[in-house]
Amino acid sequence: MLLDAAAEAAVPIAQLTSEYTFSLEDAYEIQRELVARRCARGDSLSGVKLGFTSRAKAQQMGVDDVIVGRITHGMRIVDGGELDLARYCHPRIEPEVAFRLGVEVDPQDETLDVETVVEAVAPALEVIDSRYRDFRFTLEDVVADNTSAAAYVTGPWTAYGRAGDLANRGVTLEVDGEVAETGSTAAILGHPLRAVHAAQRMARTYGLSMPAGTVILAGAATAAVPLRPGRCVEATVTGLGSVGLRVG
Ligand code: OOG
Repeated sequence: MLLDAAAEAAVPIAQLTSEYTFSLEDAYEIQRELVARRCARGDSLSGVKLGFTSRAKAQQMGVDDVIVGRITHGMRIVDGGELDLARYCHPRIEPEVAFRLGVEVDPQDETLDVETVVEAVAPALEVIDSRYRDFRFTLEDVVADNTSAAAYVTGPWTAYGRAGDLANRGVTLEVDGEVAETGSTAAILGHPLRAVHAAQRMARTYGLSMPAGTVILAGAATAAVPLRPGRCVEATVTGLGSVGLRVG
């Protein structure tokens, strides 16, 4: 599979849509197969990530719905850990909010009160790395490419009941101690908790499961920043603390 080989070799490829015509449903099926290959090599699912939850990013891409991808334990970097740049094509980083489910969520349950299933919340960093040349793709391309998911870091978890209202928290992305991007959690679908609803809706439509412990990356709160060797990146969400990584 082209996308799997591109990710493994860290060498970007031409957009799949430049050669093939396929639907959004097909794209999700390609994504499922792509991640199944990773898991067959010993990795395992840890959660889901949302993309295009910020209005600015969705508009820039000309899309009007969110996209969902799968994250795995192998993509996780410990807080303060190192990202090996050689393993990626042209990675970028964005500050996010992560939620963790305390119980299994039934994707079919349309009356779910998400506040009862979210156990904890944390500041997070997501590394996105398109497996397409020049980071350019159509909606179908990026969904097939597991929504550019590449790596992630979660910071300290706060029990959801103690986190307070997350509607409008300041978000800062610092590179080597200098502020690179600032934003608000409000950029994430108007309220980051909506990402949990969106994840469940996408899970229903595209057949993902959401067991207890699932990590949900809610989507970027600011623009993504390219990663360069030797840099230290830190994201801070007001009231939730900070999370960081070093680029090796
Ligand atoms: C697609 C993934 C975008 C977000 O938070 O919007 C994303 C991409 O831009 O490569 O993860």
